[in-house]
Amino acid sequence: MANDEAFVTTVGAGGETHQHVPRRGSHDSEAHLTTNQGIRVSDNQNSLRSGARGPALLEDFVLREKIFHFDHERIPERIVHARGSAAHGYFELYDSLSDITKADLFQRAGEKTPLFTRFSNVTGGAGSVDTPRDVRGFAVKFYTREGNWDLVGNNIPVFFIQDAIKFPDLVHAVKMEADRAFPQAGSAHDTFWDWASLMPETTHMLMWAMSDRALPRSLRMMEGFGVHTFQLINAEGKITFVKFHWKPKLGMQSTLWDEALKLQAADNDYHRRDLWEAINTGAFPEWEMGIQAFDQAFADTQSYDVLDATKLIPEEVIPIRLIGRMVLDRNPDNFFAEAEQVAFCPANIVPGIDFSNDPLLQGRLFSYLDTQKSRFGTANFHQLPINAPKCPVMNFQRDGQMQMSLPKGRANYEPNSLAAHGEEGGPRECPVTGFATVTGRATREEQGDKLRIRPELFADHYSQARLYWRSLSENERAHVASSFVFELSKVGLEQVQPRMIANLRNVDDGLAKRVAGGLGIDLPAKAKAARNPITMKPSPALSIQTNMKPTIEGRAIGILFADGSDGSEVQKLADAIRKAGGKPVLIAPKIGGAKLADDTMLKADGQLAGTPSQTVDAIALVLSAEGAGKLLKDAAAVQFVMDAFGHLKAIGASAAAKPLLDKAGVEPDAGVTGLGDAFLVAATRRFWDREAKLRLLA
Ligand code: HDE
Repeated sequence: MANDEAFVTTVGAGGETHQHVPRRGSHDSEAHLTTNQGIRVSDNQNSLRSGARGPALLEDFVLREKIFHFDHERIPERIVHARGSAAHGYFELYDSLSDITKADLFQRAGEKTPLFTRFSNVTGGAGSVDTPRDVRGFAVKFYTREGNWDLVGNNIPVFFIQDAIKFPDLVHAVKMEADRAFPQAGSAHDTFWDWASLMPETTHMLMWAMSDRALPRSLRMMEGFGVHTFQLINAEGKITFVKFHWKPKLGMQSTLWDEALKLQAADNDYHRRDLWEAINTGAFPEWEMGIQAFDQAFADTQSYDVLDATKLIPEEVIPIRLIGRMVLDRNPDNFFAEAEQVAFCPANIVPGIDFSNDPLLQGRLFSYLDTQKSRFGTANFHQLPINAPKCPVMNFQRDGQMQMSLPKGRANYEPNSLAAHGEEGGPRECPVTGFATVTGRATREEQGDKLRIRPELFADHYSQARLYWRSLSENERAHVASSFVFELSKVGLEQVQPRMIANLRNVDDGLAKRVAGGLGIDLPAKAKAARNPITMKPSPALSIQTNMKPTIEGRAIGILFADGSDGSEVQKLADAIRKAGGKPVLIAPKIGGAKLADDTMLKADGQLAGTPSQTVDAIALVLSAEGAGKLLKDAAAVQFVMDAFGHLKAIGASAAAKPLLDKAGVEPDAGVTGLGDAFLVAATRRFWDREAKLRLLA
């Protein structure tokens, strides 16, 4: 392999740098640069010219091949979910699920199945930022012994629409507007709210999208959901309906809106970097997989239809059974070859798992295979290493662009009798182990005349939106109301705001009033509901704040120090944070560090002006009187503290740092502590009740 020291550096006639393999010695190492045809390259700095100042020559195949390949480096980005980050890992089963499914990956307790997981933003392009308000994709490809199973879900358990036929409208409305190509990566604009306000079935999902769920602090700290109802089938053919869940080991955590906005300036790759760094340092992100299993009798007694993807089943009604864990323990070796080329498809399913008749899922089964042809330009994308199953693939499909496999013999059809003639005859179907679609249609109205019609219960657009609203903490409700105000304030079409608020009146009058009040418009009449909503029992499991895990594990804590700081205090704190599974981030006015009280130098991980406090979960100010005094004149330092306070984070401070706290407007509360144990306890959480003192929320 290439090794810098093995190269000789020379300067060419025009002053250009050449790093080349030494002229003398054996020339049989792999350090030699080649073209794609394996021809060794003598000069990678200069194209072939007619005279030193003359035109480039067409015969320069080295130049032409290099530029040709570069010109075609991109493939079309995903229509939705274009921006994503991914990692390899495994799924480990806790207990055999053979009672409810014959799927091979769910048979043997303790067995590990390799997988590849991609998280994504929905609306923005591949080069957009990580932290806008958005739904996050949560797609997992399990390489099982019986073929690939793709569970292609989101971080929200419900969806905007009930029928796949509306998906192109949803995506057109939410992505940048067709004439002006903005806004990038955001739903706060005319066309989205115009469309959404005319589609009451979106209301439940809108409540989630306007909540803190759409502002995850880290991809490692969000839940995942399969969304649709699926079916599990056991060896006897018994059907169990199931919803899939992913529960993060680190608990859920979100950012505040103001923080998310500032993160877009501080670090466009905040989530990508966070995931990559966690895996790189061995802090492997982990989720438990859970299922909600139920039967037709249960489904028949519910006030909603389990085939409707805008509805969830509260955990309090059907508890989640944890069945295994996913650990992500390896970053991709190459982003393009793996994260970009991975092709998920909800239709990739293994024996023992089957679809339901959810009309949204049914449409997805068609869409994903289709879209890959556009992205890869060939039907052979399944042969790419990241997509290839890790079990044998044997069939009679042949040829096509970019065919990589090399089937031998002439058996490209069956039935055939080639084997009887001493030739390779190829594989055959298997009625015992082959995938067999569930034949029984379990319930009423799942068969019958051909109709373009929605089931009756799909008409309840508001009950679960109300359930969600009523399940949130007071502070979370204020965030939801304020998000509606923010998004609708960006809408210039005059009918849209009142129409949206008229819909919200069916969810909760208080919410509608807060949004109207926040916008400064009159409360419109209630929209006529297609089916009158009912009030369901709140589901505390839906709240992030009520369920947050107080922990330092997986969190980053900024320690600000400067000239004259007490080094032992910095070390003590950093050690304690590390011991608790957190990441101490040493921040100083200069990246080279600062001269401590004992005259030693301590290097920083981040420069203060480039490491604002939104990049960490709590801050400690280890400052001397002299250091704090100097920082009073540095806007970055004042903002550092002001933002940490405004983002409801714990602030630990040495006594000498008090003037800086005062200048940043920090008022005493439970989250403002000294530097000792009290800070380590405070740093495990945020201080929601502080917000009412700081921000006028709707
Ligand atoms: Fe997707 N979706 N989707 N979607 N979706 C795509 O497939 C589509 C839906 C989801 O990391 C596309 O390869 C239709 C629900 C994720 O590569 C496309 C409908 C849920 C990802 C597509 C839906 C999702 C996609 C774009 C309505 C959550 C990213 C590129 C019927 C349960 C996967 C691609 C990755 C990607 C179509 C609705 C999740 C165009 C037609 C509901 C996580 O095929």
